[in-house]
Amino acid sequence: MKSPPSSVMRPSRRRRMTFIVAFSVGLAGLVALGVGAVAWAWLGGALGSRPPGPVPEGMVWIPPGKFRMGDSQGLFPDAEPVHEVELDGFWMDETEVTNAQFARFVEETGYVTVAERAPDPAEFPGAKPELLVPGSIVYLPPKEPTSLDNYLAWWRYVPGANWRHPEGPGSDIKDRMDHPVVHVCWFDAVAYAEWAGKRLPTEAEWEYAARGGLDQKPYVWGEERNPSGRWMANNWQGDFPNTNSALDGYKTTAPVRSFPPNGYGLYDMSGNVWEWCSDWYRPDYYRMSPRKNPQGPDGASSFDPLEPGIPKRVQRGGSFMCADSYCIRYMPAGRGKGEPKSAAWHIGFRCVRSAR
Ligand SMILES: [Ca+2]
Repeated sequence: MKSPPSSVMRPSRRRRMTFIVAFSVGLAGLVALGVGAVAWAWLGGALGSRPPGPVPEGMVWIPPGKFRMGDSQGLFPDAEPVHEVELDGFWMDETEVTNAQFARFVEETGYVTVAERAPDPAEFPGAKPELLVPGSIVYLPPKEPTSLDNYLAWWRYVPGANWRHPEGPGSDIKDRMDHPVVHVCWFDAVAYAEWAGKRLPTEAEWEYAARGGLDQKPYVWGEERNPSGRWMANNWQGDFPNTNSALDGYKTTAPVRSFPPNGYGLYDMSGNVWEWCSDWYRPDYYRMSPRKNPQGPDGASSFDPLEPGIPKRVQRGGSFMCADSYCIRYMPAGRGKGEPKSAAWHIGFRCVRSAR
């Protein structure tokens, strides 16, 4: 039996066909809308994460976004609670500021670092005159095995120690021009940043950048300390502070870019040298931090329970002195702090630049 021509299709069949056609058209429309929405979202995300202009030399673009800041593993009480932070995009130095870069700044400006100036006796009432000479804090191996709570056994104020002479007179940086500059205090770092047309990162910017797009991973490169048996950062192996076995290849600073970059293409966001941030430090700041572009507490409220009465600025990233038995603050959640005029053998910095 032949099918009837469409013109004579039974009313019930015609309705069914109409419904199928309408349904197909509707579905196609929805799919088109969905694809459009995805494309729009992707385009928006891509545009948001796209650098806003030419890439400044030696910097990488850190796209705007949100992340979970702080420590969720119970390792750092001053990095709790974990809280969401939203940041504008910014440029960040790919590496820590090197001796070569700092030397250019000094050559052009004649800048003299704080460690190269004699301390003001008024700021250190009662200090021995022999200590009121230019110098900085240097690690010296303890003469005998020492406990971890006796830090004076390995830190010394060394007259003549400064960025040009990291271990004091007799040492130099001739073979370390591509290493991070050290013995710079917070004011030195700010002076350099202003000269370079940059600024120090906020603590939130620093941690966001250090995590490299990963969420709450213990290390800036991921989950494991030594993936495939590889050392991923310059810190300390061995019996701190007595022996430094340097399994990672470096006893002190390493040339920048010696270890793999993180997800944003930044080097040494873990270890090598501590990096100054713009924020003042206080241990409970995360309980009150604003969600968007936090700038840290005000200076008058800066507080370090270990040294009450001495306002401090934040340092991040740990250093080549970080041993797992003593200091795991080379992890991205770990926070450090320092008196703004104080420099040391393992403290440097890197800069950022706002997008506009
Ligand atoms: Ca090392």
